Amino acid sequence: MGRPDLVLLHAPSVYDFRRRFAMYGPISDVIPSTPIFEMYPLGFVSIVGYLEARGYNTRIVNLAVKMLRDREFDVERTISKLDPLAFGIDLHWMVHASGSLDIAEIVKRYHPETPIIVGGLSATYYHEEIIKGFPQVDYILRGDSTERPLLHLLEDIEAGREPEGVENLTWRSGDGRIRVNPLSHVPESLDDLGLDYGDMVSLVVRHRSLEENLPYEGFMDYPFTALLTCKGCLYNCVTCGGSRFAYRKFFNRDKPAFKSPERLLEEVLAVSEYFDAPIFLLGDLRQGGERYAEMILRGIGREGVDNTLTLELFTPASRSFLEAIAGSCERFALEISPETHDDAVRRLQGRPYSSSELERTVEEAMRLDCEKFDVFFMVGIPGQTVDSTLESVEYSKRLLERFGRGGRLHTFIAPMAPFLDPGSLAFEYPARHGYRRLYSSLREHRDALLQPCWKLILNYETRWMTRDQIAEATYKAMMRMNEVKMEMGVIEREVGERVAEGLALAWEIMCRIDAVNTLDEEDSKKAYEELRLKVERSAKWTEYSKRELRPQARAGVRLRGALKHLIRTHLRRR
Ligand code: B12
Ligand code: SF4
Repeated sequence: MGRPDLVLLHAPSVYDFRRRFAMYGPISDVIPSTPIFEMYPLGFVSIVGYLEARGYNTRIVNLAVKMLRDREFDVERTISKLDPLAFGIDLHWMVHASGSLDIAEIVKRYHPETPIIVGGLSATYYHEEIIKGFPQVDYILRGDSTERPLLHLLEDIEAGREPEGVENLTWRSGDGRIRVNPLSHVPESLDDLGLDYGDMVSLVVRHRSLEENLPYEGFMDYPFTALLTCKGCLYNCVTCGGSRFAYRKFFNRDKPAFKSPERLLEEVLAVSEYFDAPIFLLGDLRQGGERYAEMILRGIGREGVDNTLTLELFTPASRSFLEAIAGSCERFALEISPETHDDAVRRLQGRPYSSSELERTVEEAMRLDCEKFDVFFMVGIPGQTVDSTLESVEYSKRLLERFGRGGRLHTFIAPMAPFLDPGSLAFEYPARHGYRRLYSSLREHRDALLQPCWKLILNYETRWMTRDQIAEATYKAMMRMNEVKMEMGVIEREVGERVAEGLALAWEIMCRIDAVNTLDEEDSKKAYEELRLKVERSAKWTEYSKRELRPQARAGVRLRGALKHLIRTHLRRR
């Protein structure tokens, strides 16, 4: 097996979530992860592929998944036994502001001499605060693509050199000075940064652990095999920390970089070889231009990929684009996030298209036998009131009435939670976009994550809704959406009733937490203990609603075939 050069650790959002009382509510309702956000960044896969191809032995340990799966799993013991040249920890999403830094502290305690590197979009945004305020972190690799600088950093660490020339690096030199190397590695081509799921399965085989490599808890039941088509974005949704504005200002990327159609096709084929689950192409293909999208779809059609193809639409799509999708594969699914039914509110959010354009897209997609069409609405956007939020649910009902026959259309509503993204237009210019920012620094966000209720973790309120109103609008809207789905037969009544009960209980707990917060420490501790079981119950019931996110046909993981293949290639490499 050999000593790994780099161990990549993924932390839970809050380190001691197994002991601590918290009601995280709906903060991860529309993604595969649990509220602990156990999914690691796709970048882990490209880092592993890049370094392994250059002779560096890497290992991923998804601590969050291991902690979720085993309440007794001993994090400190596991960390103490690892002995790499360096540790890497992602601080990509702000939701890990607490967990990632706590894990770094534990690693430092057991391995004071081993360098700790953090990276990701949030680490990039807060690099100066981290290097000044968190001594457990030695290096921050900034930017949206760190594979090459990471290789150079490892070479310097191995050689005992100061990393003067490592691009994108923030660090402390031997004399204690803080150094910020230029953020100059911003590649225009992504073809070197492959996402080969085969690399992951090789790690599983080599380290004889499936669990530590799992991208998230439910992966084996509900595999979400995603491929990045680009880095950056052409759009400027005002609440998004991955917008054109944010990439330009904080990640030094002027325009999006795209994976070439040839490379993407190779990745699609590799995934298809291991899994029969849907393949999610992240990022709207049309961002790369009509020709780019056409080349990818044609290639997929030519190769006869039999997985369902899931595509994201950032804006409504033309008939010809939808026909091109339908013509390229046996089955396709779509996702779009109009966020609201109200065109004026959507414009304030930075998505200037109309609901009638959305409807035309849904209609056309249904006509072309789209297997599943997910439409997402959001609570907490500019110009939105409690009433407007609830009207979006009634609009969903109208959509379901018109296009929902056959159960292929699915509508969802969830809060923008727990955070308004740092680096987004609304975070940077809150007053201009009608926001009040409640936490600004990394440390404030880190502390916020330790609050007992998701409403108190929220880092914003708007001119139109306070945090209380955002929470109220959320529960009312989710309850009504659940009723609509039962009425329309989108979900079974039995499931809907459980979800309704879970939501009602969650709302009740949230109000109870407000009251408990006014008690003294001793009494509040006792009250939280009493609430704990209720929280677990409500989470279990509301969890049922997440099943609707899963692909239409039950997708299994063709593990046997995949493993056979990988064991063969792994043995060949050795
Ligand atoms: C794809 C995507 C997802 C996918 C995740 C796929 C995945 N596993 O990575 C899904 C849909 C599941 C998702 C979920 C979430 N997302 Co998201 N997502 C995106 C999106 C659209 C693209 C991300 C991207 O391009 N990544 C590519 C690059 C940047 O990252 P990467 O290759 O994975 O990693 C490289 C670098 O980041 C860095 N790096 C990362 N980690 C590390 C670690 C080390 C040690 C080093 C050295 C380097 C390093 O090096 C990597 C290799 O080059 C962006 C929007 C955008 N336009 O950017 C939002 C975005 C990243 N997501 C965001 C958010 C908020 C979330 C959620 C928290 C939302 C929620 N509440 O549910 C969850 C968190 C999920 C979890 N961890 O469990 C915000 C993040 C803002 C912030 N600073 O926190 C963004 C910016 C915008 C948005 N609001 O959607 N997301
Ligand atoms: S939310 Fe808007 S700005 Fe952000 S990645 Fe999606 S389309 Fe781009």
